[in-house]
Amino acid sequence: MISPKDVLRKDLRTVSGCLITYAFADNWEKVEHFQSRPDDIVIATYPKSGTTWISEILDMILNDGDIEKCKRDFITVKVPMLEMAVPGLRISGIEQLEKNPSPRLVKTHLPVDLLPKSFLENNCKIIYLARNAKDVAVSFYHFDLMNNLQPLPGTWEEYLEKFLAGNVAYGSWFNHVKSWWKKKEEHPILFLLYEDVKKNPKQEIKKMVRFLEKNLNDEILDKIIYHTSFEMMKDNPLVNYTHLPSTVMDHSKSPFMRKGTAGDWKNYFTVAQNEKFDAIYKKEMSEIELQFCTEI
Ligand code: PPS
Repeated sequence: MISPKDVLRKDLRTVSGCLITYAFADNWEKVEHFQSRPDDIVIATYPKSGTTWISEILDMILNDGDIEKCKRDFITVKVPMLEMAVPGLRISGIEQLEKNPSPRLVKTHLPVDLLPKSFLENNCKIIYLARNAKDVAVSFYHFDLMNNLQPLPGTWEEYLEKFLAGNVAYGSWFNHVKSWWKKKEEHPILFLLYEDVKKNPKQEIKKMVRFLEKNLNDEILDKIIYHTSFEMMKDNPLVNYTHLPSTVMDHSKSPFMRKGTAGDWKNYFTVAQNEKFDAIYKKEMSEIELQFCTEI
């Protein structure tokens, strides 16, 4: 029997050509053959792009802004992560999904080519949230410091090199964002940007409401914005990940709800790192028309 200790701080593993967290790899066959329901709503993101934020927003939308209903359980139960499986620790994302009533919210960080076919066959609604790569890199570095299921990140300098080379969980940010962006030409995908939600939450939440074919009045929208602000979520034990054992997430190293801003990368990137990043970014991203805002 594998214990949780056996999967801590292990190197990433490759499944179907993609690097993923060591602990999740044994579950891969189940993920690949996962059977969706037609009314499943997929929340797809590259890690650290604001997944938890829009997960809570979407749960509130589905529950017409009813805060009491949204307090029914932890975010990991309300919005299970499809590929999450930690041996001996607790139930997997798939087992939790099987228990959840429809319509289910399904979180995943999988690149588009690895999304279980069933979601596309059932024409499930997908919401993809992207965040500017520089803030993602900084957030991911801190996450790898505090999440013992991830390999240790090394120094910031070492980590940034790994990030740029795509040698981190879920691979290259560039490929992830580009391939999901292209996928929306053939599948119903609402493509959102973290920085837009930050700048104009009402406008972006309205897009989510329309996409989910809901109809919520202004008062409810304001309630959702208030309840899902960074300050509120940071102090909410149902969504701030403090419910996980400290063997898994050690918030003393860095809190999960860290800063929640656009532009924190400026506190970490040197001028040389920024120049190198920009050059790689330009080469990688010139083929698509997608503009990110890197500070607000
Ligand atoms: S994960 O582990 O990949 O699911 O993480 P994810 O939830 O995608 O991303 C975590 C980052 O999102 C920030 N966050 C928020 N920003 C603004 N508003 C709200 N409400 C919010 N909730 C979470 C969180 O702080 C992480 O970003 P950083 O930059 O590290 O603070």
